[in-house]
Amino acid sequence: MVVVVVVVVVVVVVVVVVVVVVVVVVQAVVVEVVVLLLVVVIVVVIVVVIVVIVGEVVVVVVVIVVEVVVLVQAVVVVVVVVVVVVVVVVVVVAVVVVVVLVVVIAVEVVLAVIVVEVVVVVAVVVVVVVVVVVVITIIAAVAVVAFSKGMECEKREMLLRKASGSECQTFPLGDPWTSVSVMTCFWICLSRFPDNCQSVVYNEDTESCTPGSTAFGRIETLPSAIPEVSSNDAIYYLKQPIPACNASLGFSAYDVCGTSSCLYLSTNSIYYTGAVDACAAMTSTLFVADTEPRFALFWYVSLNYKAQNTWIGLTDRAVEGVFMWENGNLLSTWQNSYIWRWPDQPDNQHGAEDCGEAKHFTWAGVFGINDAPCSVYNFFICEQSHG
Ligand SMILES: [Ca+2]
Ligand SMILES: [Ca+2]
Repeated sequence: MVVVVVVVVVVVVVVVVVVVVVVVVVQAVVVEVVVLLLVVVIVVVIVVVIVVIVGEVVVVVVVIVVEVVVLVQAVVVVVVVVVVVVVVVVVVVAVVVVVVLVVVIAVEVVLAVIVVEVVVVVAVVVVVVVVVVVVITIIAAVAVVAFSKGMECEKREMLLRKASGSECQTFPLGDPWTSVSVMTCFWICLSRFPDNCQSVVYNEDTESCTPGSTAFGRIETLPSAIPEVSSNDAIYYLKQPIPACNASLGFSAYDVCGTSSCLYLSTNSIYYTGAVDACAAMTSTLFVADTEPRFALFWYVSLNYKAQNTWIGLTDRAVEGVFMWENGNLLSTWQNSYIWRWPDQPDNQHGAEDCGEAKHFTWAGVFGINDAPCSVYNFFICEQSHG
């Protein structure tokens, strides 16, 4: 930007010198020289001011875009407002310049100034117009870049949230590296794992940065998750958009570590198939927890909002020992390794336990689900269907 300012100033000064020489040699009329000098000085000042203002704005916008756009969605609004203000200022200044020049031309014409001077003034006007066009073009380019970044920002619904290892965890996508800030840490994570990076684990003291997948609420039986509860590392995860919930049927949005859903928490208890039917009657399904984020969401909500024995949409009613979610997915070997209360569930006690439950009331403070008789009465959570 400094180079641009210098070039513009040099060009204008050269024009001034040429004008002065021509006028002095050809006319040698002091008054006219003074008028021209005055016009040129005004133009130079205005151009320099414009260029300096735009330079500052460009610097500010670039800094904002580079350092903040990932974190703050509102930056789009800020950038757009700044750009609009600058454009308005430039247009106003340009109009003032043109008006001044038109007045000068009119005065000179009235005073019967020779054609050469008119040409010179016209040349000055052209220079000013060119400068203004260049300035507006630069602003437009910056605006486009900022806006595209903003769109990308909105597209990703980016908003980093900080949490401790006892609140949220994730799985590492790769080996850690060193980053000077969590911002840089996340940018690099996004560039290396554009499809999977949803979180980072970062330590402000050691500047250690570990790329992470989707964050989820703490699952006590998952030793491979990071950060460890005792660690000083923090996890930063991408906040996801909250879905629209059918409030008239009693559904509300719940969010745990960036995973959110529209849930209905029953106010009554009922046997398993009664819960399945109750959810179906509200165009919803008994909650299926077939991923880490979903299981963590179920556990957190059922524990912290009810703390009652609660059905989860998982049974081995069809084939004993083969557990299946209500959406038809089989319980994976991996999930089978951590969702049950350790070490004795599921035990199919008395040969009559086929339905999954979180036993928050009876087994307070104990992590992991249990297989129970499907005929017992439990509370339940329905998930609103989407799409
Ligand atoms: Ca069973
Ligand atoms: Ca059991």
